[in-house]
Amino acid sequence: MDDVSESIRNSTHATDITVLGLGAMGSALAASLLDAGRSVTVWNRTPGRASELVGRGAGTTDSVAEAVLASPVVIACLLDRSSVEETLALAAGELRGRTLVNVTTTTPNESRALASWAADHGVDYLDGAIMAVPAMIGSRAGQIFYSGSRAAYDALLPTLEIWATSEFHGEDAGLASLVDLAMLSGMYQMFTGFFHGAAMVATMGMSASDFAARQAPFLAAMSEELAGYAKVIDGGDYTVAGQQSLEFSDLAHIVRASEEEGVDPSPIATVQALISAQMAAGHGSEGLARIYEGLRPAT
Ligand code: FVH
Repeated sequence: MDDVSESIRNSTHATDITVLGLGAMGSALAASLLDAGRSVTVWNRTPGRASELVGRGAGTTDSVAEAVLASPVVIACLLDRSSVEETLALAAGELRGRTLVNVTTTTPNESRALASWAADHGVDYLDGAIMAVPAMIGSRAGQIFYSGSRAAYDALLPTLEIWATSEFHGEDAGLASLVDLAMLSGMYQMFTGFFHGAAMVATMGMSASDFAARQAPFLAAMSEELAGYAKVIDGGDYTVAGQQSLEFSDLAHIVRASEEEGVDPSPIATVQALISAQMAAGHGSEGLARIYEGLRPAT
């Protein structure tokens, strides 16, 4: 370690929080911390992205190691797991004894691997999964899920709440990511359902915008059904009266209609395949939510 780093390590921390990564999200996180009166050091691999934040009072450094040494709490908001690993490897020694909050999107196992690396290097690790776009940071509209070190979460909560609504999911560092990616899975499948429907009505000349004007209120109304389906899944009884049955939900006609119009039926065909599998297994008279049983891991 050079003299500069040694003196920073031995001095009172220069700032409250260091943010590694100044992409769209890292910049928004750092800016909202500054807005809330926290002192911030920022670092980015490509120089030049810190100037606006520096103009607003942030400190910056040339090296990751110096950025880490500047604060007791380090936020990593990078592209993916390997960018986090590469960056942290440049400051592994300096991170010892500090708290690392990694809000980079990773899979649950990637988060667990980073937590394990942190434990090996004496770093208190909190994993974060951001359910917000940069413009939502600093408001209560966004949500950020956390898992990993409970002590770090409790100590940092007043700071974490600057960014968004916070929710802790447990000491297994992979859990925040698991909830995040499950939420995104639902969202992307809903969007793809819309894109498929838009392709169907495009064959009759309806614009995607006109279709969206009809689809959005319909999906909003249908989303009211989620709580009922959830109750059935949690109860584990797919024979409870009042459910829409799998037989009633046969979607072969939608697949056929899509094919007849020359539209790729794969999104709806996937749903139909899940329904058919349950019907083939003898569950046709049971509720639609039984699809869940075909998706979850066997116990
Ligand atoms: N932006 C969003 O709406 C979403 C919302 C949900 C959560 N995501 C995740 O947040 C992570 C960061 O996202 P971002 O929007 O800031 O991403 P970019 O603007 O693309 O910036 C990427 C930063 O990562 C740096 N970087 C990339 N590779 C490396 C590397 N090998 N070593 C060091 N740094 C690296 C990059 O630096 P540079 O290209 O400027 O040098 C940017 O700072 C992400 O996980 C989202 O999934 C955001």
